[in-house]
Amino acid sequence: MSMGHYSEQRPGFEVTKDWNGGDQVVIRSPRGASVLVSLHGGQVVSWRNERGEELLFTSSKLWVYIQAIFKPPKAMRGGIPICFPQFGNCGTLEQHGFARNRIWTVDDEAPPLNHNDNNGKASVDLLLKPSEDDLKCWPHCFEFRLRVSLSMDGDLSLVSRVRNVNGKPFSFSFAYHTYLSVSDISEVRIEGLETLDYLDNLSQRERFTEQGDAITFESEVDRVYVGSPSVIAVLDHEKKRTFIVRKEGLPDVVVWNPWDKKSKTMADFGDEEYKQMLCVDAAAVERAITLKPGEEWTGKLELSAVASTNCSDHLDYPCS
Ligand code: TA6
Repeated sequence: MSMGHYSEQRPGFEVTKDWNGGDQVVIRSPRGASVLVSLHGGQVVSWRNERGEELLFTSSKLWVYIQAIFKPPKAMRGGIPICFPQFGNCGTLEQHGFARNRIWTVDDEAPPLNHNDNNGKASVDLLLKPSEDDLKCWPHCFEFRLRVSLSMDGDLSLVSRVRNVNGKPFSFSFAYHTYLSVSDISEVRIEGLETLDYLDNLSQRERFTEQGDAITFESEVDRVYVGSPSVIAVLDHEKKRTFIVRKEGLPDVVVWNPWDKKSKTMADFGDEEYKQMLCVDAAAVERAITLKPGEEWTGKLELSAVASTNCSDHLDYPCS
């Protein structure tokens, strides 16, 4: 697999092997935070704070995943799979599209983002282009560049740039399928989605309006909140930790917890693991993104994990 012209010790990241012998990139911040990105799917598989605490959920049933990887390649359950060019299974492609099941390359020649996008961040640029087989099932010439960065404060950011490489116009849906690690789902609430409309995947995507209170969890939830604000907060009461989710170019937020019954149907997910995870996906689902030839779309996600009391007074600041 071509790894471009970069040296393995480029500042800010190093390449190691994962449990499967696949390439993964480790990004470290000077204060000890770290991110692990697998070239399989361009998937962030770990995000640790400077105390080494894991902030993303990954299923303990890794052995099922390893077996699965020798069958039709499947994304590991957890971290942040990239859902592209389709979110969900209401299109012609595999569930959540093929990008998360392809091998990405490190892109040494990524055009630099504007300077303040990188202020002191350690980052790696990954690239995905369609294979011949991909073009058979999705006949559109694209280049997908993903920049994964870790700030001095340990904030994780993902910037996706999808470009229509002068083919015909095409449309796609997208999500950063983010599995947050939480202490106990019954102690978690989301602020910032109150009063929004949502499409309920448990009711054939019927449209409802969210009540005026923060969202809490007592059963399976699988919703696409549409037209959401650029900043939302996920408060983990037991851990006294708040995840701040900042996004640009991604109007929707997918919220998913499988709860007990659905958990038991997923071979690569522990029956009780629904208690320790919550998917909060910055996404573009309700309205597909359309690119004319030569056009480029950018979708930004920035995740921070901050100590919190009960208030979420972090909802004021957009992406840096
Ligand atoms: O809304 C999130 C969702 O589409 C759920 O319906 C559930 O299928 C989840 O994604 C997990 O998808 P995956 O393909 O990762 O098992």
